[in-house]
Amino acid sequence: MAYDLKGRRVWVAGHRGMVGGAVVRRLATEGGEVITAGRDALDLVEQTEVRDWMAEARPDAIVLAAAKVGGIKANNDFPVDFLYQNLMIEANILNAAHQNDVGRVLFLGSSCIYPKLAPQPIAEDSLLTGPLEPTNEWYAIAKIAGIRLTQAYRRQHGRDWISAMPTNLYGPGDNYDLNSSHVLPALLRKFHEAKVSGAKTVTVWGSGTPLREFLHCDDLADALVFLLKEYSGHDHVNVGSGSEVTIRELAETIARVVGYEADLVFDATKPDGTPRKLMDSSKLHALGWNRVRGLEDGVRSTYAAALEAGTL
Ligand code: GFB
Repeated sequence: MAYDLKGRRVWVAGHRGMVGGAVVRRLATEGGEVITAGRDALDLVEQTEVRDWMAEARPDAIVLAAAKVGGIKANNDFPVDFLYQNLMIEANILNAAHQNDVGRVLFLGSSCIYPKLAPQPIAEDSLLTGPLEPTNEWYAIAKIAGIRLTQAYRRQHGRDWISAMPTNLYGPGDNYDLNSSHVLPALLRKFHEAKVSGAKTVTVWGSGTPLREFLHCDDLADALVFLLKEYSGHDHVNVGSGSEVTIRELAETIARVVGYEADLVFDATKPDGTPRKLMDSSKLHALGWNRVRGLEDGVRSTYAAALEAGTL
C-alpha cells in the first residue's frame, strides 16, 4: 500500500494545535496542498457547518488532529467538554468525509484509551480489556468511539481510513496554562518562573512516581505522514518513543535544561493518574518507522522555541 500525497488536497483539522501545526509543517515537503479552516470560519462541533465546509473544500485526505485536549486537571474538571466536544468533532468530520467521498482519513486518538492497569508495554489489542483511568475516562471514551467509528466506515462502506494512537506529546506550540496544560509544559513554566524569581522550590503535582513516555510532536507528525502514505488496516497503530521516565526524573531533566536547581515539593492533593503508560510501538516499527529524538534534546529545543515565541 502506498498513498501518494503529491497533488492531493489534505485537510489538517486542528492546525492551530500543537499536533496539527506539526503535521502542517511536515506535510509541506510532500508535494500536496494543505488546507486548513480557522475556528471563526468553522465550528467543528456544529454538524451543518462541517458538512457545508467539507462540500465546498473537497479534501482528498484528512488528518483529524482537532480535539478538545488538556492535562490531568482539565480532564478531571470538565468531563462534559472532553466527552461531548470530542464526540461531536469526530462524528461530524467522519460523517461529512463519507458524504463527500474523502478517500483517506487518519484519526488521532491517545494512549489514555487503554485500561488503567494494562500490561506494559501496552499493545494495540489491550483496548477494551479493562477499566479506564478515572481522571480521563471522558476523553478516553470519546477517543475510543472515534476509533470504532473510523473502523465502522471501513467495514460498512469500504473506506480506507485509519487511526493512530500517540503517547504523551510535547513540543513547540504547546499549552503553557498551568490549569489546563500537560505536565511537561507545566514544569517548563514552573522552572522558568522559579529561575526568573529566584524561588527555592518548584511544586510538582502528585507523588512524582508515575511513569510517562514522551514523544516530540514533530516526531509524531513524521510518523503520521508515514502511516498516511504506507498503512492501510482496520487496527489502530500506537506511536510512542519507547522510553519512559518518572515525573520526578522529568522534573530533573527540565531543571537541567532550564539551568536552575530548586527543591521539588510534591503536592499530594493533586492526582497521579495512571501509574504507567508505556506504548508498545512494535507494530509501527515493523511497518518501517522508527525515528525518535531523545527527551533532553527535545525539551531543550522546546524550551528555546517557547522563549523565542514569548510563551514563557
Ligand atoms: O501530563 P498530565 O497532565 O497527564 O500529567 P496524564 C502527567 C503526570 O504529571 C500526572 C503529574 O501524574 C500529574 O499529576 N504532574 C506533576 C503534573 N506536576 C504537574 C503539573 O504541574 N501539571 C500537570 N498537568 N501534571 C493525560 C490525560 O493524562 O494524558 C489526557 O488526562 C491525555 O486525557 C494525555 O490522554 C496524553 O498523562 O496523566
